[in-house]
Amino acid sequence: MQLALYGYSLPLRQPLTFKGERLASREGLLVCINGQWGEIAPLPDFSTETLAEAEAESLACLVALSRGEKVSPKLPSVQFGFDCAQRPWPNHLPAPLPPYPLLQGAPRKLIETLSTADWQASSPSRLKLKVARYAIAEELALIEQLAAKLPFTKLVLDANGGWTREEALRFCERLNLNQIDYLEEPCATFADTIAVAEATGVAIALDETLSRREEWYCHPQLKALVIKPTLIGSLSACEALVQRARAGNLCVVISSSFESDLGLGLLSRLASEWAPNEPPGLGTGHWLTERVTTATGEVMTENVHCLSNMESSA
Ligand code: OSB
Ligand code: MG
Repeated sequence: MQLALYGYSLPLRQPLTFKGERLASREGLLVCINGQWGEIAPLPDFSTETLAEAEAESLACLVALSRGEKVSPKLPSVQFGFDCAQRPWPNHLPAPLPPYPLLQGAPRKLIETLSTADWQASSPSRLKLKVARYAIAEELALIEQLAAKLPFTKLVLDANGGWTREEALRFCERLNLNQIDYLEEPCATFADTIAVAEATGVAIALDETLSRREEWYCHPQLKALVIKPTLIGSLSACEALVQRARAGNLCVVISSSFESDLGLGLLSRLASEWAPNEPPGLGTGHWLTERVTTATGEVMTENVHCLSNMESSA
Protein backbone atom coordinates (compact mmCIF):
# COMPACT_ATOMS: atom_id res chain seq x y z
CA MET A 1 0.00 0.00 0.00
CA GLN A 2 1.37 3.40 -1.03
CA LEU A 3 0.44 6.26 1.31
CA ALA A 4 1.58 9.85 0.92
CA LEU A 5 0.77 13.34 2.13
CA TYR A 6 1.92 16.52 0.37
CA GLY A 7 1.54 20.21 1.16
CA TYR A 8 0.97 23.02 -1.33
CA SER A 9 1.00 26.78 -1.25
CA LEU A 10 -0.51 28.50 -4.28
CA PRO A 11 -0.44 32.29 -4.74
CA LEU A 12 -3.78 34.07 -5.01
CA ARG A 13 -4.26 36.52 -7.88
CA GLN A 14 -5.36 39.07 -5.29
CA PRO A 15 -5.28 38.71 -1.53
CA LEU A 16 -8.62 37.56 -0.17
CA THR A 17 -10.08 38.58 3.15
CA PHE A 18 -12.09 36.03 5.06
CA LYS A 19 -13.91 37.68 7.94
CA GLY A 20 -10.93 39.89 8.77
CA GLU A 21 -8.11 37.50 7.84
CA ARG A 22 -6.02 38.43 4.79
CA LEU A 23 -4.80 35.53 2.67
CA ALA A 24 -2.09 36.07 0.01
CA SER A 25 -1.78 32.40 -0.83
CA ARG A 26 -3.86 29.30 -0.43
CA GLU A 27 -2.37 26.44 1.52
CA GLY A 28 -3.59 22.89 1.65
CA LEU A 29 -2.71 19.21 1.61
CA LEU A 30 -2.96 16.43 -0.95
CA VAL A 31 -3.33 12.85 0.17
CA CYS A 32 -2.54 9.88 -2.05
CA ILE A 33 -3.72 6.36 -1.24
CA ASN A 34 -2.60 3.71 -3.73
CA GLY A 35 -2.44 6.23 -6.53
CA GLN A 36 -5.83 7.82 -5.81
CA TRP A 37 -5.83 11.46 -4.68
CA GLY A 38 -7.78 13.57 -2.24
CA GLU A 39 -7.43 17.19 -1.14
CA ILE A 40 -7.53 18.53 2.41
CA ALA A 41 -7.76 22.32 2.52
CA PRO A 42 -9.56 23.91 5.47
CA LEU A 43 -10.51 27.51 4.65
CA PRO A 44 -9.76 30.03 7.42
CA ASP A 45 -12.94 31.26 9.07
CA PHE A 46 -15.15 28.87 7.13
CA SER A 47 -13.63 25.66 8.46
CA THR A 48 -13.60 25.07 12.18
CA GLU A 49 -10.23 23.28 11.98
CA THR A 50 -6.82 24.79 11.14
CA LEU A 51 -4.42 23.47 8.51
CA ALA A 52 -2.05 22.29 11.27
CA GLU A 53 -4.85 20.30 12.91
CA ALA A 54 -5.83 18.81 9.55
CA GLU A 55 -2.20 17.85 8.87
CA ALA A 56 -1.84 16.19 12.27
CA GLU A 57 -5.02 14.16 11.83
CA SER A 58 -4.08 13.23 8.25
CA LEU A 59 -0.66 11.94 9.32
CA ALA A 60 -2.23 9.91 12.14
CA CYS A 61 -4.76 8.42 9.69
CA LEU A 62 -2.00 7.45 7.25
CA VAL A 63 -0.08 5.67 10.02
CA ALA A 64 -3.28 3.81 11.00
CA LEU A 65 -3.89 2.81 7.36
CA SER A 66 -0.31 1.57 7.05
CA ARG A 67 -1.02 -0.77 9.96
CA GLY A 68 -4.05 -2.10 8.16
CA GLU A 69 -6.53 -0.30 10.43
CA LYS A 70 -9.72 1.37 9.22
CA VAL A 71 -9.76 5.14 9.66
CA SER A 72 -12.63 7.51 10.32
CA PRO A 73 -11.28 11.06 10.51
CA LYS A 74 -13.19 13.61 12.60
CA LEU A 75 -12.23 16.88 10.87
CA PRO A 76 -14.45 17.71 7.86
CA SER A 77 -11.58 18.64 5.50
CA VAL A 78 -9.76 15.39 6.37
CA GLN A 79 -12.93 13.34 5.91
CA PHE A 80 -13.34 14.86 2.45
CA GLY A 81 -9.72 14.15 1.46
CA PHE A 82 -9.67 10.57 2.70
CA ASP A 83 -13.12 9.80 1.26
CA CYS A 84 -12.05 11.07 -2.17
CA ALA A 85 -8.78 9.09 -2.04
CA GLN A 86 -10.60 5.88 -1.12
CA ARG A 87 -13.99 5.99 -2.81
CA PRO A 88 -14.80 3.82 -5.78
CA TRP A 89 -15.46 6.55 -8.35
CA PRO A 90 -18.03 5.79 -11.05
CA ASN A 91 -16.41 5.01 -14.41
CA HIS A 92 -18.83 6.86 -16.60
CA LEU A 93 -19.82 10.31 -15.50
CA PRO A 94 -21.63 12.86 -17.65
CA ALA A 95 -19.33 15.60 -18.97
CA PRO A 96 -19.00 18.31 -16.33
CA LEU A 97 -20.82 21.59 -16.92
CA PRO A 98 -18.65 24.71 -16.86
CA PRO A 99 -18.78 26.51 -13.51
CA TYR A 100 -20.50 29.87 -13.35
CA PRO A 101 -18.18 32.85 -12.73
CA LEU A 102 -17.72 34.36 -9.28
CA LEU A 103 -17.32 38.12 -8.75
CA GLN A 104 -15.92 39.35 -5.49
CA GLY A 105 -14.44 42.75 -4.67
CA ALA A 106 -15.13 46.46 -4.40
CA PRO A 107 -18.19 47.47 -6.47
CA ARG A 108 -16.27 50.38 -8.05
CA LYS A 109 -13.46 48.06 -9.23
CA LEU A 110 -15.93 45.47 -10.49
CA ILE A 111 -17.84 48.06 -12.51
CA GLU A 112 -14.50 48.99 -14.16
CA THR A 113 -13.65 45.38 -15.00
CA LEU A 114 -17.17 44.78 -16.29
CA SER A 115 -16.41 46.57 -19.51
CA THR A 116 -13.22 44.55 -20.12
CA ALA A 117 -14.32 41.12 -18.90
CA ASP A 118 -14.09 38.53 -21.68
CA TRP A 119 -17.20 36.63 -20.54
CA GLN A 120 -19.17 39.52 -21.95
CA ALA A 121 -18.69 38.07 -25.42
CA SER A 122 -20.46 34.87 -24.40
CA SER A 123 -22.52 35.96 -21.45
CA PRO A 124 -22.81 33.26 -18.77
CA SER A 125 -26.24 31.85 -17.95
CA ARG A 126 -25.50 32.50 -14.30
CA LEU A 127 -23.10 34.76 -12.42
CA LYS A 128 -22.41 34.98 -8.72
CA LEU A 129 -21.73 38.18 -6.82
CA LYS A 130 -20.71 38.52 -3.18
CA VAL A 131 -22.83 41.06 -1.30
CA ALA A 132 -23.13 42.38 2.27
CA ARG A 133 -19.53 43.64 2.06
CA TYR A 134 -19.98 47.26 0.95
CA ALA A 135 -22.62 49.98 1.30
CA ILE A 136 -26.06 48.70 0.28
CA ALA A 137 -26.53 51.52 -2.26
CA GLU A 138 -23.19 50.71 -3.95
CA GLU A 139 -23.96 47.03 -4.18
CA LEU A 140 -27.46 47.67 -5.54
CA ALA A 141 -26.00 50.02 -8.18
CA LEU A 142 -23.51 47.34 -9.24
CA ILE A 143 -26.29 44.76 -9.50
CA GLU A 144 -28.33 47.11 -11.67
CA GLN A 145 -25.37 47.63 -14.00
CA LEU A 146 -24.66 43.91 -14.16
CA ALA A 147 -28.28 43.15 -14.95
CA ALA A 148 -28.38 45.83 -17.67
CA LYS A 149 -25.10 44.67 -19.27
CA LEU A 150 -26.01 40.97 -19.09
CA PRO A 151 -29.76 40.83 -19.70
CA PHE A 152 -29.77 37.04 -20.23
CA THR A 153 -27.71 36.23 -17.16
CA LYS A 154 -29.30 35.16 -13.89
CA LEU A 155 -27.57 36.59 -10.85
CA VAL A 156 -26.78 34.66 -7.72
CA LEU A 157 -26.09 36.86 -4.70
CA ASP A 158 -24.21 35.56 -1.68
CA ALA A 159 -24.30 37.51 1.59
CA ASN A 160 -22.55 34.84 3.67
CA GLY A 161 -24.87 35.64 6.57
CA GLY A 162 -23.51 39.18 6.70
CA TRP A 163 -26.73 41.12 7.25
CA THR A 164 -29.03 41.59 10.19
CA ARG A 165 -32.66 40.90 9.40
CA GLU A 166 -33.26 44.68 9.04
CA GLU A 167 -30.32 45.21 6.67
CA ALA A 168 -31.36 42.26 4.52
CA LEU A 169 -34.92 43.62 4.38
CA ARG A 170 -33.65 47.05 3.33
CA PHE A 171 -31.49 45.49 0.61
CA CYS A 172 -34.10 43.10 -0.77
CA GLU A 173 -36.89 45.67 -0.76
CA ARG A 174 -34.86 47.78 -3.19
CA LEU A 175 -33.61 44.84 -5.26
CA ASN A 176 -35.15 44.17 -8.68
CA LEU A 177 -35.85 40.44 -8.46
CA ASN A 178 -36.29 39.88 -12.23
CA GLN A 179 -32.77 38.66 -12.86
CA ILE A 180 -32.06 37.29 -9.40
CA ASP A 181 -31.77 33.52 -9.36
CA TYR A 182 -31.45 33.33 -5.56
CA LEU A 183 -29.78 34.92 -2.57
CA GLU A 184 -27.45 32.71 -0.50
CA GLU A 185 -27.55 33.05 3.28
CA PRO A 186 -28.68 36.68 3.75
CA CYS A 187 -28.61 36.42 7.55
CA ALA A 188 -26.73 34.48 10.19
CA THR A 189 -29.74 32.44 11.28
CA PHE A 190 -32.17 30.32 9.28
CA ALA A 191 -35.13 32.01 11.03
CA ASP A 192 -33.97 35.48 9.88
CA THR A 193 -33.26 34.22 6.37
CA ILE A 194 -36.78 32.76 6.07
CA ALA A 195 -38.32 35.96 7.49
CA VAL A 196 -36.50 38.02 4.81
CA ALA A 197 -37.64 35.65 2.07
CA GLU A 198 -41.26 35.86 3.21
CA ALA A 199 -41.27 39.63 3.58
CA THR A 200 -39.59 40.42 0.25
CA GLY A 201 -40.34 37.51 -2.09
CA VAL A 202 -36.67 36.75 -2.75
CA ALA A 203 -35.67 33.13 -3.41
CA ILE A 204 -32.97 31.86 -1.09
CA ALA A 205 -30.28 29.19 -0.91
CA LEU A 206 -28.54 27.58 2.05
CA ASP A 207 -24.80 27.16 2.37
CA GLU A 208 -23.30 27.86 5.83
CA THR A 209 -26.48 26.55 7.45
CA LEU A 210 -25.57 23.16 5.93
CA SER A 211 -21.86 23.14 6.75
CA ARG A 212 -22.58 24.28 10.31
CA ARG A 213 -25.08 21.42 10.50
CA GLU A 214 -27.87 23.67 11.72
CA GLU A 215 -31.50 22.70 11.47
CA TRP A 216 -33.48 23.81 8.43
CA TYR A 217 -36.67 22.86 6.64
CA CYS A 218 -38.04 23.13 3.12
CA HIS A 219 -39.87 26.33 2.32
CA PRO A 220 -41.53 27.40 -0.96
CA GLN A 221 -38.90 30.14 -1.34
CA LEU A 222 -35.96 27.85 -0.61
CA LYS A 223 -34.60 27.16 -4.09
CA ALA A 224 -31.16 25.58 -3.73
CA LEU A 225 -28.71 23.82 -1.44
CA VAL A 226 -25.13 24.95 -1.95
CA ILE A 227 -23.07 21.96 -0.90
CA LYS A 228 -19.39 22.51 -0.08
CA PRO A 229 -17.91 19.02 0.37
CA THR A 230 -14.63 20.41 1.81
CA LEU A 231 -16.58 22.02 4.65
CA ILE A 232 -19.25 19.36 5.12
CA GLY A 233 -16.67 16.60 5.12
CA SER A 234 -17.81 13.05 4.60
CA LEU A 235 -19.16 12.27 1.17
CA SER A 236 -22.00 10.29 2.72
CA ALA A 237 -23.11 13.43 4.62
CA CYS A 238 -23.02 15.28 1.28
CA GLU A 239 -25.03 12.50 -0.35
CA ALA A 240 -27.64 12.74 2.42
CA LEU A 241 -28.04 16.45 1.61
CA VAL A 242 -28.38 15.64 -2.10
CA GLN A 243 -31.17 13.19 -1.21
CA ARG A 244 -32.91 15.80 0.96
CA ALA A 245 -32.67 18.30 -1.87
CA ARG A 246 -34.18 15.83 -4.34
CA ALA A 247 -37.01 15.02 -1.93
CA GLY A 248 -37.75 18.74 -1.50
CA ASN A 249 -37.35 19.57 -5.20
CA LEU A 250 -34.41 21.89 -4.52
CA CYS A 251 -31.47 22.57 -6.85
CA VAL A 252 -28.12 21.14 -5.80
CA VAL A 253 -25.10 23.36 -6.41
CA ILE A 254 -21.74 21.75 -5.65
CA SER A 255 -19.45 24.54 -4.54
CA SER A 256 -15.77 25.08 -3.87
CA SER A 257 -13.81 26.69 -1.04
CA PHE A 258 -10.72 27.91 -2.99
CA GLU A 259 -9.25 24.43 -3.41
CA SER A 260 -6.36 23.73 -5.83
CA ASP A 261 -7.00 22.54 -9.38
CA LEU A 262 -6.81 18.97 -8.04
CA GLY A 263 -9.58 19.60 -5.49
CA LEU A 264 -11.63 21.47 -8.08
CA GLY A 265 -11.35 18.45 -10.39
CA LEU A 266 -12.68 16.17 -7.64
CA LEU A 267 -15.54 18.60 -6.92
CA SER A 268 -16.33 18.82 -10.61
CA ARG A 269 -16.64 15.01 -10.78
CA LEU A 270 -18.89 15.00 -7.71
CA ALA A 271 -20.99 17.71 -9.34
CA SER A 272 -21.48 15.63 -12.52
CA GLU A 273 -22.45 12.68 -10.35
CA TRP A 274 -24.80 14.47 -7.95
CA ALA A 275 -26.04 17.46 -9.96
CA PRO A 276 -25.40 16.72 -13.64
CA ASN A 277 -27.75 19.46 -14.86
CA GLU A 278 -26.70 22.25 -12.52
CA PRO A 279 -23.66 24.46 -13.32
CA PRO A 280 -21.40 24.04 -10.28
CA GLY A 281 -20.12 26.82 -8.03
CA LEU A 282 -16.49 26.19 -8.85
CA GLY A 283 -15.56 29.66 -10.07
CA THR A 284 -12.84 30.03 -7.43
CA GLY A 285 -10.21 28.47 -9.74
CA HIS A 286 -9.46 31.82 -11.39
CA TRP A 287 -8.20 33.16 -8.08
CA LEU A 288 -5.20 30.82 -8.03
CA THR A 289 -2.32 31.61 -10.40
CA GLU A 290 -0.56 28.24 -10.16
CA ARG A 291 -1.49 24.58 -10.41
CA VAL A 292 -0.56 21.32 -8.73
CA THR A 293 -1.51 19.07 -11.68
CA THR A 294 -0.62 18.95 -15.36
CA ALA A 295 -3.27 19.30 -18.05
CA THR A 296 -3.60 15.50 -18.06
CA GLY A 297 -4.14 15.36 -14.29
CA GLU A 298 -0.70 14.18 -13.11
CA VAL A 299 0.38 15.77 -9.84
CA MET A 300 3.52 17.87 -10.38
CA THR A 301 5.54 16.77 -7.39
CA GLU A 302 7.90 19.74 -7.90
CA ASN A 303 4.98 22.10 -7.05
CA VAL A 304 4.16 20.37 -3.75
CA HIS A 305 6.29 19.36 -0.76
CA CYS A 306 6.27 15.86 0.63
CA LEU A 307 5.20 15.55 4.27
CA SER A 308 5.03 11.78 4.44
CA ASN A 309 5.54 8.87 2.07
CA MET A 310 5.08 5.30 3.27
CA GLU A 311 5.03 1.92 1.62
CA SER A 312 3.32 -0.72 3.72
CA SER A 313 2.39 -4.34 3.28
CA ALA A 314 -0.95 -3.87 5.09
O1 OSB B 1 -20.03 31.30 0.50
O2 OSB B 1 -20.22 30.26 -1.29
C1 OSB B 1 -19.52 30.76 -0.44
C2 OSB B 1 -15.94 30.30 -1.59
C3 OSB B 1 -15.29 30.20 -0.39
C4 OSB B 1 -16.00 30.32 0.78
C5 OSB B 1 -17.37 30.53 0.75
C6 OSB B 1 -18.02 30.62 -0.46
C7 OSB B 1 -17.29 30.52 -1.65
C8 OSB B 1 -17.92 30.60 -2.97
C9 OSB B 1 -17.56 29.55 -3.95
O3 OSB B 1 -18.67 31.47 -3.25
C10 OSB B 1 -18.12 29.73 -5.30
C11 OSB B 1 -19.58 29.42 -5.43
O4 OSB B 1 -20.21 28.86 -4.53
O5 OSB B 1 -20.11 29.76 -6.47
MG1 MG C 1 -22.18 30.79 -0.09
